[in-house]
Amino acid sequence: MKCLIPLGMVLALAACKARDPLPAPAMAVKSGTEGLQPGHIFSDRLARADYGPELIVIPAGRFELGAVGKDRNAPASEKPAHAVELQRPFAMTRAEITVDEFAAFIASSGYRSLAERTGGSEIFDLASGRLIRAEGVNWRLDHIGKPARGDYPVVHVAYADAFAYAAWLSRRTGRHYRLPSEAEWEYALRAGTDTVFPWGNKPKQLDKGNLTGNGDLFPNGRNWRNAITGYSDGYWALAPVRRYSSEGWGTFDMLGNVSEWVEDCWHENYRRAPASGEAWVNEGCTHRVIRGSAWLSSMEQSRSSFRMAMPAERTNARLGFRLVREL
Ligand SMILES: [Ca+2]
Ligand SMILES: [Ca+2]
Repeated sequence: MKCLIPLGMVLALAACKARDPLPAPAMAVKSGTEGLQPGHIFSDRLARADYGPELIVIPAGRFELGAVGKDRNAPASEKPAHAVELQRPFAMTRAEITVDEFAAFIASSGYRSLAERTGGSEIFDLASGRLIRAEGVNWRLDHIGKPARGDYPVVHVAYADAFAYAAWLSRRTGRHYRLPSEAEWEYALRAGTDTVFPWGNKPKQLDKGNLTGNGDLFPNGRNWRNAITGYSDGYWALAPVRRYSSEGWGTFDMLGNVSEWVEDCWHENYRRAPASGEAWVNEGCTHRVIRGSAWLSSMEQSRSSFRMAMPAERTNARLGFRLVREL
């Protein structure tokens, strides 16, 4: 049986309503983190009144990583399912990192993202319904190359850009921020579930999230032909973060909105994968793993165990990230 076994922790999740106001830190950690319990919401202070992204504490525990037995069509890359134990609680940013949060990093550090250095990224082309390369596109722009809203998840960011943002946050706060491991990401998404999707085993049990419904029209009046039939979430493309109900352990938009970089190098399957929950990394690997569906994903990509290989230098309008902060 695949199930979460909390290690002596009692979840006391804060009431997480949809449309929460954007980062209003519940508390600032002044020294040490020993008192933080699972479900605790907090932010680290950057300078004066500035705070880093809002975080939530995820409990330690054990779970089964990979495709569940009921998921008969799961690809070989999600197998074999195997037990992973996360021995310590950790904090995770509740939302995908936003354009405003990334802009604070750029303003403070002078960092130039990969898309800025290489001259472009991939945006969604309304005429063809595909992602196409466009010059001059970078993190400041959205899915169609227009100036991005500050509360959109940042996109057009490569693995190295996410890594640099985490390193900057670590320097500014004195805490250790990094990309989640693949195990941490799936563990947080599952939040104790052992079903095909976080909401159950059937696609139709889906409630709400920024997925790909044929009920949401493009600006040119077209819609997604191969998407979720009869589904509408109000956004045909990117949505501001935290627009829908939170997930089981208080995160937002792990599924949907943008797919997310994790730390692990791509491996074709889980044979020889670590059982510790640490990232599985081979020095010099060219492909990382991305997790979670995006605003233009099939329902199959919203399965909890879904994973995909991505060249570490790839940027596009459907890929962003969130971070873990160690406790
Ligand atoms: Ca949508
Ligand atoms: Ca997401």
